Formats: sequence, structure tokens, C-alpha cells
Amino acid sequence: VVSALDEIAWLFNLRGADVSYNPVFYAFAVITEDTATLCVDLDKITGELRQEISKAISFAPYEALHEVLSRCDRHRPMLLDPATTSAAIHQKLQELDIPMLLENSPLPAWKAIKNASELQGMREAHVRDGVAMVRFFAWLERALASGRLDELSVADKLGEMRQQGQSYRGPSFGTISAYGPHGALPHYSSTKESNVPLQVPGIYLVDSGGQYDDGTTDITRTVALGTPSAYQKKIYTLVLKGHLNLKNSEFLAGTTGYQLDILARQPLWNASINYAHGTGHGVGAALCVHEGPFSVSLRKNLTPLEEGHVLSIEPGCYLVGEFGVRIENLAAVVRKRQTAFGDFLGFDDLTLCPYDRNLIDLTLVNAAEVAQINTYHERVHETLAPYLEGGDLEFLRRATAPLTL
Ligand SMILES: [Mn+2]
Repeated sequence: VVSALDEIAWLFNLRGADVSYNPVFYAFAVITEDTATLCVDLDKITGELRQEISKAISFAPYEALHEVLSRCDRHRPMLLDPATTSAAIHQKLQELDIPMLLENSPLPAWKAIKNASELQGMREAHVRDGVAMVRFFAWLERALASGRLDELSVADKLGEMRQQGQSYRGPSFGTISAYGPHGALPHYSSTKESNVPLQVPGIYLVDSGGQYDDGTTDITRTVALGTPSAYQKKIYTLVLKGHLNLKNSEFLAGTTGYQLDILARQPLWNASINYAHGTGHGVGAALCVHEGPFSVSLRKNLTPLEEGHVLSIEPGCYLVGEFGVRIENLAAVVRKRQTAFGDFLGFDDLTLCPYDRNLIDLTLVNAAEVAQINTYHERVHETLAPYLEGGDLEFLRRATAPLTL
């Protein structure tokens, strides 16, 4: 019996709109060796779709779960994941005398490995998302002069920019639009009461994402409004170094995010700075923006990273009362090379959006890091330029111009 809505959506390759930010639908699924029954509000399944998939699966009303269970074979144990299954289902199976296996669902691990079309969709969604981000930052630069921007109005504008892209369904989570000291609160959510104007000079952090028919995005950028201080540049550069260090690492197959986490923290730890959140989480393909079963974190998680995983790489630094910096890209785990020592994996960027060149302290980066930034920016420019024009294209050209030491 499957209760987790993202597992059901993935297993049946269906999406819905019953839950904000997550393209899932209320349902239960009962899978046996030769049947698959989806308990769902039948009004939500259009005739055409129902015809197509009812060749392979059966439908039952959402309320009919207990009925479906009562038709199950009493000699075959039913797998339940205690983390996602309600006590009511457990009780019902007990009543029906159906034996149970209480174990982790195998679905999250399967779902986490994206197939070729899921990866393709994620890449395409990220091109449109990158176009929206660049148009947003180009607009922000121009609009700052008006002096009338605030956290909420700017977040709305970013939503508008995404809306102009194809197949956009809405945000993948509540936008974190944080100016100055608000950026030091990693999970800040701007409200009418907390909303503040964006002023020059200052640091602005925006963590946001979109749900598209073909993919899910999650990106954080931190930018300087006006000229940043040397201290702000130093902090940003340390975070960027951690971000690049993990993103460009190669690792032996079988390595976990728990082991790799230190790569993103090391430049910060060397400066006696830490961030009190994970470095990365799994992201669904046109599904939930947070998913497992792996993570990149100081918290013990022994699930290795595998080819086809999609995850975020998002170190940060939060200075209470001052400002916050976080830099987040989504990346796919890819196979880099096979050697006599084993297979080596690495990351390939999905997110396409410039880092803030104005916040990079060139005395703190080495030639390899400059090359990594330039290579990434070249790719961002090459991919997004065909979709931009006028001032937006000019902004992209400036934002991705090569850095030299
Ligand atoms: Mn994230």
C-alpha cells in the first residue's frame, strides 16, 4: 500500500494540483504482483487519460481503499512503510488478517534516479527558469534606481518573470526574498509586517523555484545592491568557494553526501564559519522540491549518491543582524570516468544563472576557481542568450564576462 503522494505520482507518472507547491494528487495505491489499483477522486481523471491508462491499472474511488484492501490475498504479506502509512491502514489490514511487512518503501530510491526523459525535462525547465532569473536581475538593476522596491514586490516580479515562461505551473515553494539582516534568517518568509524596502547599498538574497510541466527548479542567488563592502565580498567569496569545491569534485561510486558535505564547508570552516543547515537535498522531476532518500549534510545519511540523482548544492553564511549569503544550484549526478580504481562520479549543473561578479574577492580565489566560474558563466551565456534581447541580453553579457586574476 502506497500512501506517500509523491511516490504515487511518480509510480503512475501522473500529476495533480491538490497540494500547494507540490504537483501531487490525493490518492492511495495498492500494488500486488499482477494488479495496480489507484484510489483517487475519479472526477480528477479525464476521460481520455482514464481510457489510456485503465488498460494497465484499475481505478477505485478515494474512499474505497478499505474495500480494495479487503479484496487482497490473505496469504501474501503487504508492505507498509511506517514512515508514511497511517495507523488506520495498519489497523484495517490487521482486521482483515493480512500479514504485514513494515519496511522502508523502495519507491523513494527508485524515484530519485531520474531517467533520460526526466533529466531532459529538468534541463529544459532550467533553461526557461534561467531566462526568468536573468530577466529578473536585469529588471532589478534598472528598477533599483526608482527607490521603490521592497521584498514582497520584488518577489512578485520574479513570479511574473517565471509566468512568462512556457509550461510554468507556479512556485515550487514559498519564495525567500530577504534584504539585509533578513538574509541571515535561512528560512525567512517576508510578510506585510516584516517587509522592508530594498536599499542601496545592501545585500539581497532570493531563494525560489518553479514547477514546470517538465521539471522542478530551486535556486538561490545573493546579490549586491550598489557597491559591496570588502567584508561582504569576503563572505560571499568563501561561500562561493565551498559551492564550487563540491560542485566540481569527483568522487568514487558508493560515496555518500554525508562524506562529501565537508567539501562545501571547508573554505568556511577554515575561516571559523559554519551554516546550520544541510548542504544539499534531492529534488523531484516535476515533483516535490525536497525529496530523499539521500542528502548532503553533516547529519548521518548512508545512502550513496548515484548517477541520475538530482540535488541542490547550497552552502551559506548567516551573520545575525547583518546579512546572509547562500548560493544554490541544482545539479545532476553523472558518471565521469571508469578507472581501475572504480567508477568516478561528479556533478553537472542544471541551474543556469550567473553568480554575482561584483561580490567576488579576486584575492581569495585561485586560478582553478576563476576557470570554473568562467566556464560556468560561458555556458550560462551560451544557453540563455538566444532567449534574451535588448537590456536583458546586455545584462547577461556583463554578468557572465570572464574574470581575470
Ligand atoms: Mn534548496
